[in-house]
Amino acid sequence: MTEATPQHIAIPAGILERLRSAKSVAVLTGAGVSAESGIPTFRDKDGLWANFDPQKYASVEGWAANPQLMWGWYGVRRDAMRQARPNPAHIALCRLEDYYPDFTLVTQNIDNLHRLAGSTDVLELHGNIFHFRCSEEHTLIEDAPGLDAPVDAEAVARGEGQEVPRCPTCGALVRPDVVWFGESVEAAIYTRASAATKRCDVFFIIGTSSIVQPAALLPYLAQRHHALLVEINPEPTPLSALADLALRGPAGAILPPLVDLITATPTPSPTLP
Ligand code: BJW
Repeated sequence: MTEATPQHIAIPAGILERLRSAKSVAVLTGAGVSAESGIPTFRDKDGLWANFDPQKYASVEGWAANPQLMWGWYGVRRDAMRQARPNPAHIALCRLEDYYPDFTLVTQNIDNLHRLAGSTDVLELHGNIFHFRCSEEHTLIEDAPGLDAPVDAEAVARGEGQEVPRCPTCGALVRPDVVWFGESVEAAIYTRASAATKRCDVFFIIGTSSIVQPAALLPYLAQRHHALLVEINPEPTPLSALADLALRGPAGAILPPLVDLITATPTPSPTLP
């Protein structure tokens, strides 16, 4: 038996019951959740990596070789992310936070859109593009000369770098507070993400290709601890075979009716006289 919404999301009754009665839920989101806010993903055919080499633009080696290039590229993306607004998927996740007594949102996104939508206590595995730190001392930096300097998007598109601000304390380069390839995810954040993953009854994997470590380990950890795995993605991923339920489609179309289904009070069966 399945229950369907007007949007025709069919969920087997046993799974729907587990979704409704869960007490502890963890969610892992990726770039796909923000795609409907106009932010490009990385590995889709029109994604960022189609035009920008991740080694040059998002790795420790890239920063060492050409920090100006990376600073400019992040500046352009920051401007775009500043204009972006949460979409129905971000909003639906806030409704799930209200519904479940224990709810943890883990994101690989750096765009701040979950917070802007109203999610509280978001675990940002890969940092936040609106935060900065000293590249030597790793301290957070709130203000530095040139931090707000406008970025020349056309120059960046031509592959030209932009001047990188300096730490007001030590003079080292300022960098975005994000996690690049070859860097470790902040231990305290990953510890909280894995603790939530181990105790959850349901683990949602939404809008991620599930290939970047260590984020991609979390669904396996959830499964080892007997959580129900639900994937939402228009495309299959390496995680799909593991999922108990794979809903194919854009998160902004799937999540709102799914949350309606989960949070609706089931209609009581008619009693026979
Ligand atoms: C929709 C949709 C819609 C579209 N609705 N869905 C073990 C094995 C192999 C490799 C490694 C390993 N351990 C570590 C590594 C190396 C590396 C790694 O994982 N490499 C893999 C690529 C193989 N990992 C690291 O280096 C990590 N650090 C680490 O492990 O530390 C230990 C260490 C220390 C020192 C030396 C070595 C190891 C750090 C990873 C940092 C990743 N950083 C980036 C950039 C962050 C800042 C920025 O945004 O610029 O993070 S890379 C990029 O990928 C970004 C993303 O957060 C991340 C994940 O991408 P995501 O979100 O999944 O996006 P896509 O594009 O891949 O997928 C989008 C999905 O959405 C698709 O499936 C679509 O179908 C779907 N979609 N529209 C729903 N509307």
